[in-house]
Formats: sequence, C-alpha cells, structure tokens
Amino acid sequence: MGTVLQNRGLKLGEVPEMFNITHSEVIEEIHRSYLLAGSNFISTNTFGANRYKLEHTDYTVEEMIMKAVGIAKKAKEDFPNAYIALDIGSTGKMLEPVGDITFDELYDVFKEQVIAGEKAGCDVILFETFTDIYELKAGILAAKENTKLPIFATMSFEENGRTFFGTSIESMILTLEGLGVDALGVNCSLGPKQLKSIVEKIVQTAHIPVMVQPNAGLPIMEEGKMHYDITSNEFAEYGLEFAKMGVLILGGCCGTTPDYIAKMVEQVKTSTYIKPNIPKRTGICSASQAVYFDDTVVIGERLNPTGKKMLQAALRREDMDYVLREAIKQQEQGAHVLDVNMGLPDIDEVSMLKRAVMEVQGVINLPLQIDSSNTEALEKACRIYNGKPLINSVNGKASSLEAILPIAKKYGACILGLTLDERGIPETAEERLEVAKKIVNAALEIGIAKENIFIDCLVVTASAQQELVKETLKAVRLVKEELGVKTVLGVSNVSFGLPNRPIINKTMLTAALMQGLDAPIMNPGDTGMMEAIAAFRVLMGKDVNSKNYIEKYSNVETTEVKTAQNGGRMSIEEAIRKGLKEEAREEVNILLESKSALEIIEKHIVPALDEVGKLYEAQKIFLPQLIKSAESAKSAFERLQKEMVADANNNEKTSKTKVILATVYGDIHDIGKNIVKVIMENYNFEVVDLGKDVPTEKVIEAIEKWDIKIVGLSALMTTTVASMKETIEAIRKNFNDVKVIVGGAVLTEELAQYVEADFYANDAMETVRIATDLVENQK
Ligand code: B1M
Repeated sequence: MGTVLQNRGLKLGEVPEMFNITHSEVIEEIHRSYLLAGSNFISTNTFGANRYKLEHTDYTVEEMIMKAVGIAKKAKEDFPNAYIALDIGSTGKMLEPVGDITFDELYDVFKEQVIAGEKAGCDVILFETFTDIYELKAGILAAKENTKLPIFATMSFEENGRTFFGTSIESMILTLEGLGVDALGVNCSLGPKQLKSIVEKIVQTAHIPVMVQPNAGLPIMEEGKMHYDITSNEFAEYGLEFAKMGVLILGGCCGTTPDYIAKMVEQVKTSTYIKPNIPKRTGICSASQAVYFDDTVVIGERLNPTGKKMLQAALRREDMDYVLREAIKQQEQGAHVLDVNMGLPDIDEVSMLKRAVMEVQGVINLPLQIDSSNTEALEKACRIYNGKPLINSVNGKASSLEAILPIAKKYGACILGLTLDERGIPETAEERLEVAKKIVNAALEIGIAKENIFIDCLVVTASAQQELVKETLKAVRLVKEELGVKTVLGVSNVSFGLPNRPIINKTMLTAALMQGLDAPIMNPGDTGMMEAIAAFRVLMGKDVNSKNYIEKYSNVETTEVKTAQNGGRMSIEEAIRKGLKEEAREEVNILLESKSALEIIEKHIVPALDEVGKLYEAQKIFLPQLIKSAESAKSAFERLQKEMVADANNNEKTSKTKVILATVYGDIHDIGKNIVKVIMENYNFEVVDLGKDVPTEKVIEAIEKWDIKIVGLSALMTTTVASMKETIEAIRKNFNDVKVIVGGAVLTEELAQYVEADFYANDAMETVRIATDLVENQK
C-alpha cells in the first residue's frame, strides 16, 4: 500500500492513512486492482492507524479504521469470496527496559485498533512488519483478549536470519505458536531471493500455516525515482517455489503492484498445498534464543531466594543489579535456562517477579523458567515475558491445576508439573507416576500439547529420607517410559544436611541422567555437576567426537580469572559489556582515585564500546543489549562529567568562543559527541549542543543565530556520512567563514576530505587542539 500510494501522489512525511479521508476513491481503486489481480485478501490502509501516528490528525483511531474498512468493504462488493485483513504495523516504539513505553501502554494502543477493526467488520487481523517480538506479543494479546478474529502475524527479517531487534526464526515461531496465532511468517525488508533461506527455515520449523509477503526485490534509485530490482515474472516464479516448499499464504509487500500479484496467482493456481510434516519438539525461548530439550538442558537455580541469604537481602533492598549479576554469572557458567523465583514472605512477590523478569530478559539472551507458587505473580510475569517461558510449577492438586494450567495455555508457555497432590508427596515411584498422569491428562485436556509438558518427580533429602531417593530415580524412568514427557529435577535438594554436598549432588545428577532426566535445576557454578553433564554427554554419544568436552576443558581464560585480576571486582569494560549501570559507575569511582576523567574515557569507556560494537556485529549480542551497554557507558560518563564540570568551573572565565556540536541527520549516536562537548567546555569553549539526528536546516539556523565560526559534526555510521556531506555543503553555500571539524567512529582523514570538512578530529582532545588553533588564528 505504501509504495503504491507514493506512486499515487503521497508525499514524503504525509500520513498515508489520511488518504482514506482525502482520496478514498484512490484507496478503493487500489483495493479493487488487487482483487482483480486475484487476491483473496486485501489489507486495509491502516498500517499506522494507531494513536501515536494519528496524533496530529483530526481523526481518532476508531474513525480512521472505520473509514478504511468501509472503503475495503465497498471495493470487495463484487468479490464475495475475498476477505478483509485489518492491517496493523509496528508503532516504532521501544518497550521498557530498553525504551520507555510500558507493555500495558502498547497493549492499549493495539486494543484500540483491533476493537475498531472488529466493529468495522474486517475478517482477520494482520500484524505485519514487526521487528520486535515483544511489541508483537502486546498486539497479539490485545487481539486475543478483545476480539474473536483470526490473527496472522509476520515479522521482517534481515539477511542474517534475524529481525532488527535480534529475534531469531525459532524464537518467533515458538512464541507465536504458543500465543495461538493462526498463521505466521515474514514480510517486507527483502526480496524473495534474499528471503528464500529464511522462508525455508520457517517452513521446516513451524507447525501452523506459513505466510510470505516479500518486497519486489531490493530497492534501487534511478533518475531520482525508487523502484525494485525483480520483475513480476521473476517474483511469480519465486512464489511458486515458496508454494512448493509448503507456504500457504502468499502475497507481496513494497513494490509489488497488482501485476506482481496477478502473475503469482497465475503461477500457483494449479499447485496444491502440501502441509509439511514437522516433528514436534520441546522448546522455550527468549526473544533472541531458543532452547530445545533434545539434549541435557541446565536450568540455573541461583535466582531463587530459598536458602540464599545474600539474594534475600538484595531483594529486600530491591537491588536489581545483584539479580542481574547472578543472572549473568549463571549464563557465563553455562546455564541454558534460568529459573527466576522472587518468593520471600516480606516482599511484594507479584511486582518483584514481574520486575526481575523484565530486567533479566533485558540483559541476557537465555530463556527463563518463571517460578512461583503465587498465581497472580505467575500470570503477570508470563504476560510481560518476552518469548516462550517454562512455568514452574503446577502440581496434582485440583486447585493448582485449575489455577495454573489456563495461564500456561493462554501465554503459550511450557508447564512443569510436580508429582504431589492433596496427599502430599507420594512415597513410591508408581504413585508419583499416577500424579504425573493426572497432571499430563489435565494439561492435554485444556489444550497444552504434550511436548510442552514437563514433570518433576521431586528429589527428597538423603539425610532424612534415604530410602526414598531411589524412588525419585525410578519415577523419572517411569515417567519417561510411560508418559514420554520431559523430566526436570531440583537435584541439589538431595544433599541437604550432609557434609561436602557437591559429591552427593554430582552423583545424584549422574544417576538421574541415566534414568532419563532431561533438565536438572542446579547451580551452574557447581563444577562437579557441570563436569558430570559434560562427561555424560561424551559417554552417551551426545557430544559427537567429544567436541564440546574438549573445547570446554582445554584451559581457556575464564571470566573468573579476569575478575580475579581486577581484585575480585568486575572491570568497567565488563560492566559496560554486560550493560550494568551501577557497576560501571562504581568502577568509575574507583578508577578516579588513580586516573583522570579523560584517561578513563579514552582508555576504558571507548575501548569497551568498541568491543560491544564488535560483539554486536558478530551477533553475539543484539540490539536490546547494545542499548543496555550504551546506557551503562552513559551512566559512567555522567559520573565523569561531574568531575569535569567541576574542573571547568575552576577555569578562569574569560570570553568564551561559541562552537556548535551536532550528530548529523539520521544518526542517533551521541555518546562521542557528548564527550567532545564536555571536554571542549573544559577548555573554555561555549558549546551550542544541537543534539543528535540534527537536520541540516537546524545547523544553518543555529550558525546564523549564534554567529558561529566553528562547527563540529559527528557521524558514526557509513549511511550517515552522506548527511554529513549534505550539511557541510549547505554550510559552504550559506557561509564562507565557518570552519567544520568532523569526527565519529566511522570517519577517517579520507572520508573527512570526501565530505569536504576542514578538519578531522580523531578524538575529543584533538578537537580541542584544532579549535584552539582556529581561535588563535582568527585572533
Ligand atoms: Co550503534 N552502531 N547502532 N548504537 N553503535 C555502531 C556505530 C556500529 C559501528 C556497531 C557495529 O555494528 N559494529 C554500527 C554502524 C555500522 C556502520 O555503519 N559502519 C551501528 C549500528 C548499525 C547501529 C544501529 C543501526 C543498530 C540497529 O538499530 N540495528 C542503530 C542506529 C540507529 C541510528 O543512528 N539511526 C544503532 C544504535 C545504537 C544505540 C542506540 C544502541 C547506541 C548509541 C547510544 C547513544 O549514542 N546514545 C549504539 C552504540 C553504543 C554503538 C557502538 C557500540 C558504540 C558507539 C560509541 O558510543 N562509541 C558503535 C560501535 C563502535 O563505535 N565501535 C555502534 C564510543 C564513543 C565515545 O566513540 O562516537 O567514536 P565515538 O566518539 C569519539 C571519537 O570518534 C570522536 O571523539 C569521541 C571521543 O573520543 N568524535 C568526534 C565523535 N564525534 C565527534 C565529533 C567531533 C569531533 C570528534 O566534532 C568536532
């Protein structure tokens, strides 16, 4: 719709939905042209019909959606078999803790849209072009809870097989299937050629209908006009290929005019849909990482306050950084999933569990096991969880089954059942199997698939109930053999009350693994237990050619070693890499005892961010973590800024030279520019800071307004060097006595010449030197 509207006169910056009001006949004609081309679905012109984007128009969300659906209805009067899809695009807002929008606020935004869509009479809701699965989840919940309409959901992927926010194909599928959408897939961002491998993977992983709407290839600019590089015939051939792979719903996104759709309809009309037969696997995920329980999965137990005094104290003082540190530590120690339990009698578990889940998922990639006996806490945490969680736990009591299973079903979670009921924990393995059967049947009945069910046969302490330990082990085997579901055990409970617990723990673990234990809940910092798993995987042939074992035990330098070198503390580089604000600030305080602020910036903060950039490029971390790292670097810098401002105030205040600093248009990186600003202020310059993403006109206006002679421009991305050049060209055109200094990670001397800057500054101090020379010369 967007690209077609551009060809029909939509101007840059204009709200496309306004065409429903001002040019309804054009929209109707567009719909009709696609119906004539053979489309079964037309999507309404409502991609951005949300309260944020309509804010500056005279129309409410409901009015706009009613109008748009009305046009679509009129267009399809002669096409009784066609359907209307309410088109909903991403809002572009970021959710907390990365952004500042709450999950509930976004939910309300989508709620308004879907209610209006159903009222207006559309047939299906189509969420499309989402890159953040978290935002999409808010939309899907809004649709499920407020309408009866079927839901289609598609995301936009980069060529590396991840969305802009880092969501992987597996995470998308696990989350969306769990949430019960009716079709899922991919749209926009790339052409069919680039999407081929992504589509192949989706079709081979998903169990529900797959839909694909590629662009008409990649965009190219020719004679000032944008068009796409694939012809309608080529597009149609790819369509046929996708249909043969097992895609059920085909369509087009940017650049696919009715001709593309007509050709594709022609190509696929004789091919019959063969539903791919995809084996069922047990999996949970975070937004960026899926964990399948095909091999031993370690569930880290350290975020459970039971018996952990330090964590208890941290929770009482609401020290989330402690929680994050524990989470990160377990990730580094090799946990695959983290249990999160915030159950303490004297804290507000409901809000604490929600907060902990939100914070932890903001800094680590591992999926979470949400652990509580409080139904409300579980519900709230599952709601804001970004992915598909494992719920710990339900048990065989009728009250528990009734309260917990619907939560798992609604949020598409896996569920862990404890083999206890109204009678307590049964003694024999056979009785525990009976309870397990009761749980499995109740879960199946409510619609939770078998692969999403786990059973915990409950470990007793060997010191108190020695004779029952082997019943637990036997129960694990029976559950595996007779019910075929996954098994979990909180292994270390076995050694309470005995000396040298690790010895008992690792032996119990090995015995349980031999009975078919899939996922021990344990301390990943327990070396003996981790070694037992590594050895078990070698001996059972799961670690082919002992590859992982060899990698793991061939003396690589560990984080612990590095931390030890830093006197047991986390280094500032590590704190920035992990996105921990408090640690970064604390480390700055310590470093300030022996180093200058500038030294800390240049020797620690800048290299740490460089490292973060490399990790991001290598896809070891994703956008949310990049943002977290940037925030911790900023917090360290703010601390340093205080020092430097104090220094600046001590400077003799003679007349100051005014300079402008700005990050160029399209670029939102401003950490470097802010550093340059503070250092310049230290050297008696008065900085007019125009901020980031600054349009050329704003720079020109400011030069005029303040009668500026020195302008500093920052750019960090290859793509924004062009805006830098544009800004400098405009400066040259309007003023002949203004000198421009440029800087930023992407720039080099050569690029500075290319953009026709007067000077290139590699860092803040060089900027000061250049600017000081300029002032001297001007004098
Ligand atoms: Co982004 N980012 N980022 N990022 N980010 C880079 C720049 C990138 C190199 C990472 C990577 O992939 N390796 C890459 C650009 C690739 C390229 O084009 N070559 C990149 C990308 C791709 C992106 C996004 C597109 C990611 C996404 O959304 N998928 C997105 C861009 C959004 C946009 O701008 N439209 C994005 C977003 C972000 C965050 C918001 C998460 C965050 C920025 C937060 C903020 O600034 N408020 C962020 C960060 C932190 C980085 C890295 C990791 C660090 C940048 C930084 O602050 N460095 C960065 C990787 C890297 O640079 N190695 C990366 C420290 C800073 C002190 O250095 O700015 O160079 P620097 O400043 C120095 C000097 O260069 C000089 O002095 C400073 C002090 O010595 N200097 C000047 C700077 N400006 C000057 C101006 C002067 C003079 C000297 O005028 C007089």
